[in-house]
Amino acid sequence: MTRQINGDDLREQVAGELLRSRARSTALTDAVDEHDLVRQHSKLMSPLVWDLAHIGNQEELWLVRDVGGREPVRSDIDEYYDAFKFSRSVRPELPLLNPKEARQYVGDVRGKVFDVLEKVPLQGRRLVENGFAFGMIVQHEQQHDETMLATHQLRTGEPVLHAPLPPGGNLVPATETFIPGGPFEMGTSDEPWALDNERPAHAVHVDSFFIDTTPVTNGEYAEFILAGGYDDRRLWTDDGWEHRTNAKLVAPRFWQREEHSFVRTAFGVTEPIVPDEPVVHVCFHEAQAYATWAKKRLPTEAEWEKAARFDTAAGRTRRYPWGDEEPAEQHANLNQRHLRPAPVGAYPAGASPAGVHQLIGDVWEWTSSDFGPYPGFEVFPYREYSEVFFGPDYKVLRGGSFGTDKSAIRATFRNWDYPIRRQIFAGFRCARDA
Ligand code: AVJ
Ligand code: FE
Repeated sequence: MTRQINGDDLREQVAGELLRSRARSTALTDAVDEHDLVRQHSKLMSPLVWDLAHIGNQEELWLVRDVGGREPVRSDIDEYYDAFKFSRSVRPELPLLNPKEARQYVGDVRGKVFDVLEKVPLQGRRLVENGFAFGMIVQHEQQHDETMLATHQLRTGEPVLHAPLPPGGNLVPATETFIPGGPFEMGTSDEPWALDNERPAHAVHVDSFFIDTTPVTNGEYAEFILAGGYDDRRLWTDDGWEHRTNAKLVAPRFWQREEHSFVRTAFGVTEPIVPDEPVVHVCFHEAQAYATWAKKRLPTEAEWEKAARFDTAAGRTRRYPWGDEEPAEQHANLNQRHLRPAPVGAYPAGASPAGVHQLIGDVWEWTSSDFGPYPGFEVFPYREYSEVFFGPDYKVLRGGSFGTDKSAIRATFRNWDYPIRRQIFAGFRCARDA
């Protein structure tokens, strides 16, 4: 999304983004049969048909009823699609719309939304300035599409999703890079579709540090396993060790050990791990233990953002590592264009001024930071997007994965999850004090 666009251009851009997100939701739900749409593939996930109708329900609440001031499309189903009322594990038992009804519902809502988009003034109310409410709903759909992609990864059976291989890797000259200490501008006040937790822009001092130029790879992670990393108590925090023990962690989720090598299953295909691909499906505790083994640590969220955005020579914070232009194919592995992370060095055009590669796309990166408000944070437009999650229970992840859409990622974008979660497309990179 470019900044400050107005009138018809904005409406056209919004319409294009709505169509793009819907094409993805449709592809993810048309890929499986009725049974696979209503089934629960994991206790951690909703049935796919819940995500679909929830996408429509959020769109109805914000764009049809609030922005459009129109009558409800369906006022009888709100509670079943309220993510705070029923947890994921109980959703299959609810009187949910069946696949046919859910498809009809999201289509009916969308029809009204296009009418609202044509008629509603996109000014005079903060909710609609720069098309924000529409942008929020586009991002919401894309976020649930990434969640549905994670459900696909948990589904067992024949492969149903297909995509070309990502570009090949290239040599990245240095393994780590120095980021000089000093202040930089973190967060944003002028990115039109940035969500409340990314705001406002504020100066943050970061001490000098080193950060890895690439995410940790499967090959490196396998060395950690083979060196006994999972059995070395000293590498783990108390919480991490307790979790590793209770959950019997021995390797990333979806890996299987075969003597001294590993295979992994992704979207129904089992194959040997690719050594120079970023590791994915590790939890925060595993990332933290690896970093300690490597005599490093995880970056803080501020360090990650400074490495991603700060142009030391120009003394300025960028929108993306490569500059201000929105993500294109040469910059980053996004948009579910590929069904796996790309090998390290695959995106030289996406490197940051400091020479840090693949910050955007490939794998979400665990940081050491808890999810909290920036100084001057204001809820906008609803508490349940961010505020209710602030606190020590959640760790921040940055950068997006191969399954993240470009509309739902920025160098300021903040994701969060419990430190034990592994079904998300999460990996990490290491940092260390200078
Ligand atoms: C920002 C990815 C943590 O999926 O829980 C979806 C996004 N918020 N519906 C999530 C979200 C409401 C959220 N994450
Ligand atoms: Fe949601």
